[in-house]
Amino acid sequence: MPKVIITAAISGAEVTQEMNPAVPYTVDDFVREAKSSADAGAAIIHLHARHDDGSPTQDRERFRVLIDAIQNACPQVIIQPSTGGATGMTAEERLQPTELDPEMASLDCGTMNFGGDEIFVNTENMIIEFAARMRERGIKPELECFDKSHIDMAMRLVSKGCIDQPLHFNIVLGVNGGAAATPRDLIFLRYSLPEDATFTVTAMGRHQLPLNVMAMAMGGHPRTGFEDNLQYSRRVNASSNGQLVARLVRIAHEMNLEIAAPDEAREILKMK
Ligand code: KMH
Ligand code: ZN
Repeated sequence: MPKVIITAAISGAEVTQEMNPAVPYTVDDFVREAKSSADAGAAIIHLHARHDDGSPTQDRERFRVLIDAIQNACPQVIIQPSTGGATGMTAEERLQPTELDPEMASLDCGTMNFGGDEIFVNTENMIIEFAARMRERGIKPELECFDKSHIDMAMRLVSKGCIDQPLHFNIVLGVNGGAAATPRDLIFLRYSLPEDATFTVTAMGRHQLPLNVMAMAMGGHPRTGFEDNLQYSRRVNASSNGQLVARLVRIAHEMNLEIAAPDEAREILKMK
């Protein structure tokens, strides 16, 4: 039976405790949210770091503390630090978690508007530099594509020999500045990927659940968590990341899909 890999994006860089009090800031908060996700069935934790006051940081030492604490509580789970960080951060700042040699990290594949006034900068040369760093350190990149041109950029860099196969993509939908969170755009982007690539689908807000279900129906993998969706239902906050993961597990089972444990996820993504 096919297995699905659930990613929990537990923190993000943009959401706050004012929006949902369960958004993690402190190390204890992060451990609680990572554990609730892993216990519920997440194989991958996509990780943005925060200071205790909630401000986003790519500081290597903060990542070290968070990763150690999460690994202690969830020894099997795959931890995937973000190299996207938050808009406005420099490339050097963003690359810091790669110095900890995580087994996986996000690799953003194009520049875009990001919300009202922000620009998320990922020039071709930056992507080449990030990819080289990941190759050097044996880090599996998850290719974050917020639009069709990002997939084209990733494939351009594959053909230039900068990114190694097998490829794993994350199709991210519904960010203001990227592709829309609609079935049409998901289908378009999914069938723009190479046949043998694996892929995860991320969608913002109320679109997270329906597009995650579509992802599973299309042979892909779902991502949930507070970075993407703070609410369990309309105007009702999710109590934890684990609550969002548990719902995906139930739906996957109803679809006759099994949930990949972290080691099975490593095999599916050809990480070992
Ligand atoms: N916070 C966004 C600007 C990633 O994690 O690689 C970038 C982001 C993508 O979330
Ligand atoms: Zn992220």
